[in-house]
Amino acid sequence: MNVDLFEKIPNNVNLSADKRLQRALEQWLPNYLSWWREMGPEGFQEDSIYLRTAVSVEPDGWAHFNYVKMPEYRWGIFLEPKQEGRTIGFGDHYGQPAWQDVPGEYRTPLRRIIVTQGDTEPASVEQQRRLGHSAPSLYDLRNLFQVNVEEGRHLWAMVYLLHSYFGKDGREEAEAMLERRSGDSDKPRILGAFNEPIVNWLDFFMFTMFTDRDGKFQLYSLAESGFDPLARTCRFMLTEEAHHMFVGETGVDRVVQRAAELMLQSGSDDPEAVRKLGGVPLDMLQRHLNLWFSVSEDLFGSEISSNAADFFASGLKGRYKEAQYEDHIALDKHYDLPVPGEDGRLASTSVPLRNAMNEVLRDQYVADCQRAVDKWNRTIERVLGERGAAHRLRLPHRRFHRNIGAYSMAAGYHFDPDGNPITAAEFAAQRGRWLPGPEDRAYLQEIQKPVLEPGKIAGWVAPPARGINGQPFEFEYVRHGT
Ligand code: BYC
Ligand code: FE
Ligand code: FE
Repeated sequence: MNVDLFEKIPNNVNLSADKRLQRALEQWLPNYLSWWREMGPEGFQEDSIYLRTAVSVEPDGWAHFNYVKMPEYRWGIFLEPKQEGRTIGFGDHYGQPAWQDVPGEYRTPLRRIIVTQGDTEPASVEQQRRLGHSAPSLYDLRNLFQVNVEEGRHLWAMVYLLHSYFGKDGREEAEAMLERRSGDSDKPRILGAFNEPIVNWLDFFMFTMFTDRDGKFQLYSLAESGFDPLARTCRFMLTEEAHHMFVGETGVDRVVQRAAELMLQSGSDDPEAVRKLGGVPLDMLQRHLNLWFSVSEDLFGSEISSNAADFFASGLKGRYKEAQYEDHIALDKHYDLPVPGEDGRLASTSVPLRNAMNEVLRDQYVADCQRAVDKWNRTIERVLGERGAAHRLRLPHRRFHRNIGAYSMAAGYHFDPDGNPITAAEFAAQRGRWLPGPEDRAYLQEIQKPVLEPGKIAGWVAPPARGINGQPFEFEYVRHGT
């Protein structure tokens, strides 16, 4: 697996051997760069950022750290090495050799999966483009940009697949990736959460915690794909994804820690006391958690989905770590799902397992999110002792505030954070208590003034336990104007 780092497009796919493909990608490159300049991080494009760049696909030592101006980042195409003799691990083609080319009968759904995955990557960059102006520290600013450039690389990963395996319509899809815009009413991004505004750093930490974590589970499912180039691409993307989720999980943890410290300092349990000291009160944090967890759950699709059944049957998309299961065919099992009936009451329905694959994946996601919430609660208890027990954070029920699937508000269903059915009027009456509102946004904007001096940090978030790549927190992670 040689990595060609000095090519115009760094890669380990021997791009220079395929002149047509190389030319097509080199034509897409300037369009990508114009998109990056227009929609990428605003106001920091000429700064030198301490970034890691992929230089190999080996598990240890793929990353190289250096000061880079973002538009000069070495976005490249990296696939995990091919495993000789790999076979399809699930579905109707179980045990057959993995496909090195697109199987004709699955071309359309496969392209659709790749386009949906690819679309999320630039969308997240667009959503986050103004956050640099309110960064709490250079450490956080650098992490934001690291996430942004890697999401840009993930777009490259999907565009490579579209260009090399889908001909003319693949190239058209690659162009369209640069034309849709997050939140745009005419040309929105494909999936709901990627059109939600990310206006402050609490949103950002929640997004990288909950929405990038959907990415983790989707990429793991696609890493099982019978279409081998997609599987190999996603496996390498997962190594980058780990850092994104670290940024989110520890980011929320640091905001929680600071809130608890301010509660200790004030001696009061009133959220108002934390506000007086410039922190993020835990009830406000809970509202953001409720929002981003629920919109991210929607990303798993409907609980009962014939798309999911078809993706599994045809070997395009497997389950999270498919090897953990004994039965890879999943034809004669069922999944019991409580579904609201006409009267709004929940009744258990037996769903053929293949049609419940979105829910199977969501189960694993919810468990992973719960693990992080437990960790944040331990932080509260560490700072506040027994007093912390009254201030625990929690995941809302998966039926709460849904826009896709069996519990969708669009279909007229509403649930409280415990998952109990309620009326639309009851939901509307509690909305401000359960979800962030204009007042929360105004307050966060007020406290989130940029802190861009090395070693300094804003008052609403605790410093990280350690710096990046063995550097101290005081390190100059971003050199402004150089
Ligand atoms: N918003 O059976 P259904 C990441 C549509 S994140 C809007 O429910 P299905 C990242 C659906 O398209 C990972 N529309 O869903 C994170 C369908 O439309 P049609 C991204 C939605 O197909 C942070 C209809 O509703 N990767 O990498 O089983 C930063 C009914 O379909 C939504 C992937 O998503 C929604 N939330 O599952 C950067 C993997 N949900 O057919 C990056 C690829 C559903 O009526 N995607 N719809 O027009 C998939 O596997 C599937 O498309 C989904 C949906 C799991 C998303
Ligand atoms: Fe990504
Ligand atoms: Fe990510």
